[in-house]
Amino acid sequence: MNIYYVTLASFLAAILAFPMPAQAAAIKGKVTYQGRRPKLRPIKMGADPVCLTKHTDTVFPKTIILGPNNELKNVFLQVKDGLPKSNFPVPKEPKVLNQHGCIYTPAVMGVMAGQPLKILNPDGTLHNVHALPKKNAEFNVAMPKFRTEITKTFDKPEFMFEVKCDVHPWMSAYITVMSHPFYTTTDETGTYTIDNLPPGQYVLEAWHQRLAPQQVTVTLGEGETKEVDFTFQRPDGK
Ligand SMILES: [Cu+2]
Repeated sequence: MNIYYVTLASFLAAILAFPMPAQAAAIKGKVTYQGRRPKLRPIKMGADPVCLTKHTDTVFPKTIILGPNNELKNVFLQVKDGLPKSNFPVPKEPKVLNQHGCIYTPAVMGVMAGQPLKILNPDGTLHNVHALPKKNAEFNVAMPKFRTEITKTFDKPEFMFEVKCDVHPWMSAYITVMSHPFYTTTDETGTYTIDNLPPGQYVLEAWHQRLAPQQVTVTLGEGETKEVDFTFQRPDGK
């Protein structure tokens, strides 16, 4: 065996022993709304003067929030199907749901099963956090003004359930408990990115609390980034 074959053989052995990790892929895009802009009624916070003092501007419900060019905020995007079976690591870093100004922020969010969810009350008034999941345990926790923080976890993956405040009827948020980290929510620019994906064929779902959900199949090669935009239509006659 000459030196060439010896070198080649050891090179191949090295590749087999240490395969290159597949380069992560990504999906990104923009979500917009098409149709007449909805007229939202301002929230009346008069029942709790403390809530009123937190705002100088009129507050509108966070149902359909549009940017200047109909960019749609609070659309939840997730890989719905196609991921390899795996126990994805659960982040120790908590997700945060804030009640500042008697409004939940974010209004739509995800958290992984087992990941801590920190719920904050910086308002100096009573909130009552009432989570209404079906697969996970329901909870109903009073947060008087001195109770500024609680932490909760959800054990099981569960799609969108509501969190309400029993003191302030306008307070509403939606939470999804995920089994994997490939999800996100659009910001005020309507944009999103889901990255660090292994190559594969995925069903990507976009969900909005008031508009019909949409699914798209996306095939990603190694290290590939694909742009997938969504347009949500206003339902006829509404
Ligand atoms: Cu409240």
